[in-house]
Amino acid sequence: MALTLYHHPFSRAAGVVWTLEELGRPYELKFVDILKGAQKAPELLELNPMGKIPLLVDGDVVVTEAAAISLYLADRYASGELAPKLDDPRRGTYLRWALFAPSVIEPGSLAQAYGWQFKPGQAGWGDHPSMLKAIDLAVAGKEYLLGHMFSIADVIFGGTLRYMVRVKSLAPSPAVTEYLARLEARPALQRADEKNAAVVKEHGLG
Ligand SMILES: N[C@@H](CCC(=O)N[C@@H](CS)C(=O)NCC(=O)O)C(=O)O
Repeated sequence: MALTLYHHPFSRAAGVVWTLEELGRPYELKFVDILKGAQKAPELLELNPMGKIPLLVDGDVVVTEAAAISLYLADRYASGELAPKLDDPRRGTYLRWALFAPSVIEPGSLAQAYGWQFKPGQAGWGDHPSMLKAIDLAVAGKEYLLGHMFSIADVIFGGTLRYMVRVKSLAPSPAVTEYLARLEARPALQRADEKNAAVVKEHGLG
């Protein structure tokens, strides 16, 4: 059975397309016009009371939260290839940086870009200089987050960095620039960009 991703190219669902392309399994994109509020339709609210996308349907399984969708897909369909197996100690580093993206980089970059007032000791994303140091620690001197092994953590963490750099919410260090260049070279990322661009064109969003 094909995987179905509720999608809009100007959303976090665009990054999940990269995961699906890395996986190489058949999938279907269902366009949700978030600019017109289609994500709040009753049938979608039934699947995700948050009224947000991305949303993945895999048979009877419904997964929301972009990072969770990618982690689920890698564990279910590419364990040992795009995700370290459950008993592989690299799993610690894998999960560390995969979760760092939505819990620290996303809110931390937005906080910095929009000048949010908060106490770094209370906010889970902490202070900006520490976040930048942690990002450099993750990528400096390595091909990928797990060394020579590319994994879905790179899609989640690298995809978040790529987006934040693109919208100028994060200034990349030289190590981050080199890491992102390695990711740009991946054919699956290029295919995902093409798929997202095709949806932009099809729906006249450009
Ligand atoms: N925590 C969710 C955030 C999902 C989210 O905020 N999606 C946005 C698009 S990127 C959305 O659906 N916005 C429309 C709305 O909130 O009405 C995730 O990581 O996937």
